[in-house]
Amino acid sequence: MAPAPPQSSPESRRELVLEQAREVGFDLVGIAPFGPPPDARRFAEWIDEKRHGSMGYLERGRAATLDPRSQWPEGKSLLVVGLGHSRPALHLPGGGRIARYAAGRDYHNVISKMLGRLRRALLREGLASPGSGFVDATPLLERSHAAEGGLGAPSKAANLLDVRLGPWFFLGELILDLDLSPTPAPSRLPSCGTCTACIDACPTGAILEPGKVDATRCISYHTIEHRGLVSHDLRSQAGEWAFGCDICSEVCPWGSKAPDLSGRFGTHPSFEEGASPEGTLVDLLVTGAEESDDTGHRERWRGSPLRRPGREGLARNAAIVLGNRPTGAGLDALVTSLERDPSPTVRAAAAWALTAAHLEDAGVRASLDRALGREPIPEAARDMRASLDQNS
Ligand code: B12
Repeated sequence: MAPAPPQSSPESRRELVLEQAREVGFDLVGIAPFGPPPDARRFAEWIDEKRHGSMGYLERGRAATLDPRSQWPEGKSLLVVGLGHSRPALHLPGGGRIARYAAGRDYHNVISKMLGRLRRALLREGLASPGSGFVDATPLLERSHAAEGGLGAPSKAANLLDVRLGPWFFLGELILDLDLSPTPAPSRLPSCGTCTACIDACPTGAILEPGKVDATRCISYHTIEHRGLVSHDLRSQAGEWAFGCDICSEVCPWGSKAPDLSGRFGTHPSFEEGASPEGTLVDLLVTGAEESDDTGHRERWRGSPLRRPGREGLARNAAIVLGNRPTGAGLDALVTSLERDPSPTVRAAAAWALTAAHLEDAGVRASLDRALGREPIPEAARDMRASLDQNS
């Protein structure tokens, strides 16, 4: 490790480290102790209750999450950082919504690069020899450590809140191999008080109690992380959301005055104004359906969070949203997907959308009966039958 600046006290050293983090561009910076997160017990209970659904990596990372020192014994303190991403809502032309965080460049890439720059700066300045950098899908309970490092306070929707950015910021961390005193608690922290706007607004009732979100009921989970069929009751509740969901953040009064930071992450070409017919629900439903693998999807959404659900997940989501918009739009595309999409999940989602929005059309009814008669995958056939039973 490079030599520390002479005669620096632990506090001044901490301030020098934090200054470097601000210089790299992070909005919120702090130091937390490197050890079990304060909410470790809540995390363990949440996993034991299977609130994580099919996100197996969270269960596999249980031991490291409960005490990160078991995985990174060299760690002495944790540098926690926040990067704002507030921006106007993204409405797709012709309907459908994408969570704001996914409108532009993928924050995982942006924050990883910033952490890399910070690491090099700390080394250059002889302040620390930082270990691993983290963002998101990692065995660290990020919000808990960040709250301990003074970055914000948890809301009833479990989102960490900042007085200026509200819930509209991402988190990242850098393990440090030196003992730094934790950041003192900020003089002003947001608080929910008696407000229950997020709990009241969540259409699926995913916020079970203040601070506790059941991922298996969360629209964000179903549209981003979950593979395969979405349970029937949640399909209509997903409303306009084709990727992620911002409802609990949008209704939070703490975020209502956050600045427009869209320039930071840019806007994906498919969502630029005038890009139509790209970025429409129909486009998300049909593009790539004829391709034998996901290469085209990965290429199109390179550097974007929309890569994650794959072509099949995005097409499934688009079909569900079209079913929630009984305007006639997308009818032909839904019939085509029902008849020809190679994915049973997409065929079943198209069948659901057609039964939800277009069942009075005799041609649609005939297409559904035909599709059901020749559906080779029993699970998809069962799902189509349930859609018809529900809506007939
Ligand atoms: C799995 C995951 C999800 C899952 C599950 C979410 C959940 N609430 O657990 C799904 C896919 C649903 C999801 C959705 C979203 N996610 Co997410 N997700 C994660 C991930 C990878 C792990 C979260 C986890 O371990 N959950 C288990 C629970 C127990 O942990 P927790 O939610 O952090 O728990 C806190 C609260 O529950 C609180 N708490 C628990 N009980 C109580 C009781 C009271 C009274 C109080 C006050 C607090 C409280 O204590 C915990 C620590 O602070 C983290 C990154 C990470 N490694 O931590 C990102 C992360 C939490 N997600 C993030 C984001 C941006 C989102 C979305 C906004 C994306 C979107 N627009 O669609 C939504 C928000 C949904 C929500 N309200 O939580 C950000 C949050 C930033 C912030 N400012 O809070 C993170 C930190 C990623 C990042 N690096 O920026 N996510």
